[in-house]
Amino acid sequence: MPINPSDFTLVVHPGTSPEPVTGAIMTPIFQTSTFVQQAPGVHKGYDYSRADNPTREKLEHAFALLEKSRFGLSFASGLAAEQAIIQILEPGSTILVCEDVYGGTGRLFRRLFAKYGFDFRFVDMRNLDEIKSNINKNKTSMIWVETPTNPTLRIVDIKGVAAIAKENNALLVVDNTFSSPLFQAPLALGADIVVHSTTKYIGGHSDIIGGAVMLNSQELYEKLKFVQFAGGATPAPIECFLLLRSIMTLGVRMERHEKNAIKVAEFLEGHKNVRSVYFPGLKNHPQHDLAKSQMTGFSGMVSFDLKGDYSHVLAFLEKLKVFTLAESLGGVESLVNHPEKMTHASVPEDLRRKLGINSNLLRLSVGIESEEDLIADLDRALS
Ligand code: P1T
Repeated sequence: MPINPSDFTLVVHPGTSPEPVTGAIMTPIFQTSTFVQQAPGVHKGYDYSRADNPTREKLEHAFALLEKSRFGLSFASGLAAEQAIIQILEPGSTILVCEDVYGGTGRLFRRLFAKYGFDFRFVDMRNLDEIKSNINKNKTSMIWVETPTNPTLRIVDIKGVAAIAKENNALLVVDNTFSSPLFQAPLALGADIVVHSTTKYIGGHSDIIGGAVMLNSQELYEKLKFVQFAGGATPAPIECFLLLRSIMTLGVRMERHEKNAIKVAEFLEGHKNVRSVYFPGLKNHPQHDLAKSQMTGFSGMVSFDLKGDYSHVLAFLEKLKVFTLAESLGGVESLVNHPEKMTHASVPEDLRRKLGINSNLLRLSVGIESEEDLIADLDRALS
């Protein structure tokens, strides 16, 4: 499906302008921790890089452009961004969480924040009635959605959840990492806050760890800005520079990721050694119509169950040459991940079973290589 044509232009001009002193076309890396002051408190708008840094400022402006939001904030990782969002809530708050979030998100909530009295309730958000029956108007302060989900590629109806959130005075957060801002716009669908692991598609080259938060509310922005400044989980200037550079190619990369992923999913669907394929772009994905209604493209993530037992999985992984076995996703190179033993090992076992994260499940981050080479690689390993 198409990316909005104007977004190809937007990403190449992510709000940056030539540097005024030298005319450098690219935003310089202001690799400095501190800034000179003419008198105490008198300076050119920057005093200390944890508070503000010119390279980071440009990046945060670019983040806001990407999600068409009023504000953007950057963090040292996707999880640092998520942590900041929880930290704007009162201790003891109740939060409804989509049950199949990234394993690290679940770990952050269950093992770190639960210690501080937060009450996280994990529910199947494909079913809006489950959200309604678990929400408490006086207690639930936030609903946390990931869509498509990692690794089973389920879809959550953002508009539907936004209506429930509004009715109950709860904030709606959407982790938009799997779609990238070019294939899904949660704020336009009613979300209050969007979060990204910029380590993935926005970074796109598997060379940085980062996070982003985008939102429209001034009040929430100020709270998050305070957490960012007081907590200090900010990215280094060089990482801000690398992200600004990556954003310029986000359009062409996402178009190609999606094109290759569709081909890979169709190939896997027809293979005799594959039991099931999870990709929202396939017509027989149970939520294909919902995906089509809220996404402008299906992105580049494909999961599937291999037939056979774990020894077949190991043999398959060993034979792959183009796909590399590694955690993470969204880079230009194709990766394969075994969620049960890798990214989702921290998910409680009963929940893993319920979600279908078993030893036969594999997750592909389909890169931008040639489609023929990707399919030939899978074909060789599958046979
Ligand atoms: O790794 P980090 O930048 O902290 O981002 C965490 C994160 C948040 N949200 C989603 C949807 C994610 O997929 C991730 C990180 N995921 C992986 C490392 C992975 O391989 O799935």
